[in-house]
Amino acid sequence: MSAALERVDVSTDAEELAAILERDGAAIVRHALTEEQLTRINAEVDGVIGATAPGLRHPTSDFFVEFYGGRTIRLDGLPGKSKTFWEIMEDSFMTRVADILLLPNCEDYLLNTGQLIQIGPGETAQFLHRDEDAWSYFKPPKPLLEVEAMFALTDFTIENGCTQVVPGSHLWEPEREARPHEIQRAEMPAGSALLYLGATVHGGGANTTTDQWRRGMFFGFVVGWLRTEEACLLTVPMDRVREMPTRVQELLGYKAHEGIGVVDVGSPMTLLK
Ligand SMILES: O=C(O)CCC(=O)C(=O)O
Ligand SMILES: [Fe+2]
Repeated sequence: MSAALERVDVSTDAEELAAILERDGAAIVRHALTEEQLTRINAEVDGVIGATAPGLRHPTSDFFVEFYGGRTIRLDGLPGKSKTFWEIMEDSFMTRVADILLLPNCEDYLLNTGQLIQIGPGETAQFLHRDEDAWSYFKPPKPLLEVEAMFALTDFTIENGCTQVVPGSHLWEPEREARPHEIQRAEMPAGSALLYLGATVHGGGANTTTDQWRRGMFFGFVVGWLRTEEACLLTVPMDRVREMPTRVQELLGYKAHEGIGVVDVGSPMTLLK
């Protein structure tokens, strides 16, 4: 029996959301963005997406050229491009769930990446994976490292490449692969989000349309002692960081995690003063 993908409203109590995630590894959160936030974010990123070609500009290996997709536009550094993104970083269902699920494993968490993933017509399905495999040197058993979400900034449909996800797979042995009937599709209207754990099997879907771009916003928090996937301290210009609320600065890495991530063996905040 394959597990269903539960759908809940963003007003769901954070403890309940965290419990669903611990049980299923994934859930769709309706109204994750208000109509107004959705309109604002899209307006903030339209220009920069329009000026960006699909595919990788500086690949580190052939593996990533394939993994990230030749017909997909990817843009990171979102905190430097969207003020609305700060709101989600500062206070949202993501922070409330991360407080519950990540804080037992760290003093504080960090933004792992803020990335637009706009899947274009003709893109093939990404292979199914667990994002926590980015830290491949970690051998099980490992603690929970990552809580993440794919926000739909346009409607996500089967045809335009909505995310594939395998509920329950966060509890599997690492070698176990998903069988076709276990894979669910995160069909959802713009403004909803697929919330999932770093250990949950998932991947971008194929875009079989000839004229639709599926725009998603990928947002994740990781335990604060881990090296983040995106070099957030470098992708967001420091002048922009100076304009941000303190909590957003902290989540980008301007806060030491005990003795890790220090500047002059003290707080990195000193660089922003
Ligand atoms: O685009 C998607 O729906 C998922 C992308 C993804 O899983 C990834 O790039 O790690
Ligand atoms: Fe992924």
